Amino acid sequence: MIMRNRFKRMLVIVYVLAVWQNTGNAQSNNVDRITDSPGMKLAYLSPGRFTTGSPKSEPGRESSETPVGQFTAHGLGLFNMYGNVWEWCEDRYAPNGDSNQKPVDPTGPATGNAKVQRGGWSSDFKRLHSASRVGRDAGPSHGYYQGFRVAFDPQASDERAAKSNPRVITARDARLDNEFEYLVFDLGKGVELRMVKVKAQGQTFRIGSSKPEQEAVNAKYFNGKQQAKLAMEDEHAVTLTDDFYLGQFEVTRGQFRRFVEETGYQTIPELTDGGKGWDAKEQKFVGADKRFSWRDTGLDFQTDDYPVVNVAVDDAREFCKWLRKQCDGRVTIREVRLPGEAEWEFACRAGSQSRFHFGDDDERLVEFANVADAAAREKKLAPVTLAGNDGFPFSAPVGRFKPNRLGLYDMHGNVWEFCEGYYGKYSALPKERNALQTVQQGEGRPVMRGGAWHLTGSDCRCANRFIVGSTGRYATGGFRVICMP
Ligand SMILES: [Ca+2]
Ligand SMILES: [Ca+2]
Repeated sequence: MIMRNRFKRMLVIVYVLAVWQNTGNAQSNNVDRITDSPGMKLAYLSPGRFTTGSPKSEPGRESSETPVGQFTAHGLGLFNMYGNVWEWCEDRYAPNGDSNQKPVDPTGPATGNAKVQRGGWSSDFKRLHSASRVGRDAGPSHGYYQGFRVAFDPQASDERAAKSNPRVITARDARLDNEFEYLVFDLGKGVELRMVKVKAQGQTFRIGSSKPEQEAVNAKYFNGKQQAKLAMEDEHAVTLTDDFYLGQFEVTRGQFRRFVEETGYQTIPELTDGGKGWDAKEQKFVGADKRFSWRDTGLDFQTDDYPVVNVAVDDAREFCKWLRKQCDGRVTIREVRLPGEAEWEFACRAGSQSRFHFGDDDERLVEFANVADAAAREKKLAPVTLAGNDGFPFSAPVGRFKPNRLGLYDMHGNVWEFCEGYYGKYSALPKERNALQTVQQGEGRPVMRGGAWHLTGSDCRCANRFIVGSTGRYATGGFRVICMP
């Protein structure tokens, strides 16, 4: 009987612990998650006055915990701060304290599996004091002597309500050890979309490739044979008229999912003949095929951190329109759209005029980009591969490689990126609006930029242009977004 009671109580505690972990891991979404959990309205009491996890004392056990609130409250009106059950805290545990702790509102070490428990429990009087602490593994650890209480931070809640959408922040890029200005969209459900400020107003650069670069590309990749398409890259001086924010990463599947969840939008591939995808039996990409869409490319490992693919250019434009609607007006945003080629290439080059933003050596691409490398060669995914191994035979989650000097990731490789405007001669570029091409000037077909994971040095250059169909969709093609402040 005693054993059965204890077992039942442990089940209760395991349940509440699971809720605790859920709320504890939710970071800025604490309140929503707690509100969503039936029976957890206690979170609105400020702060929780009783521990949970001790439904009743165990018959025949003198040292067992009691119903909450049986003893005298202390000066703040809180009960059972000593004894009854150990109480989980949000902080991770550092055995000898954390020497890096900030003096104001310390939050504990940034890493570590163990979390702190405080207050002791009924059978261990030596540890019933204010400073007493133990560290226990926050994953498997549970028991009849462990519970928790909850706290509600009204200030954190107010801060969230006070945030504009999007908001402008300054933050450090850890890989570059440099500060950048970012425009951050809250897309809901914990999903954000971050853009980097690009100071472009009045900046002149050469869009396209020089004759020596074109000759070098012909020599290295085409046995010296002149490639007619390179004439469409003939370099041209362009002056940009406006600063802008450009997506730090390619738009991810998770960000696109928020758009679809909110609008019920169906992409052109979904409404027509489907997307492209990996056929496991044939070990190659096939399609268009109704089996495949932005949700599924046949590659099971692709999660919401991967770039969205299998979208047509108009699907990408619809995403931009939706993103524009997320602007609450507190930060002035004039336009949200796909980047023009001049904007894209200026941002990709980040001040360089070389083949890649880091120089001319294509073997170094594996440091900065997911391209056709040894990993792709091993799986026979590409006819031409680089010697090095970037670790990803297919596409990679965004942001896994070194950024360029502007703090932009995956401008070379990973997935192709749609641009606004249309394929045309640079000599006809307008002088306004960052030289955004017009339908009249171009050939009426969209362009993609940056190359992709199944390609190498010729296709992944800053200057390379890939003309595509107006409803084209690709297992290797996605987009990133631009905002005009
Ligand atoms: Ca690769
Ligand atoms: Ca890319």
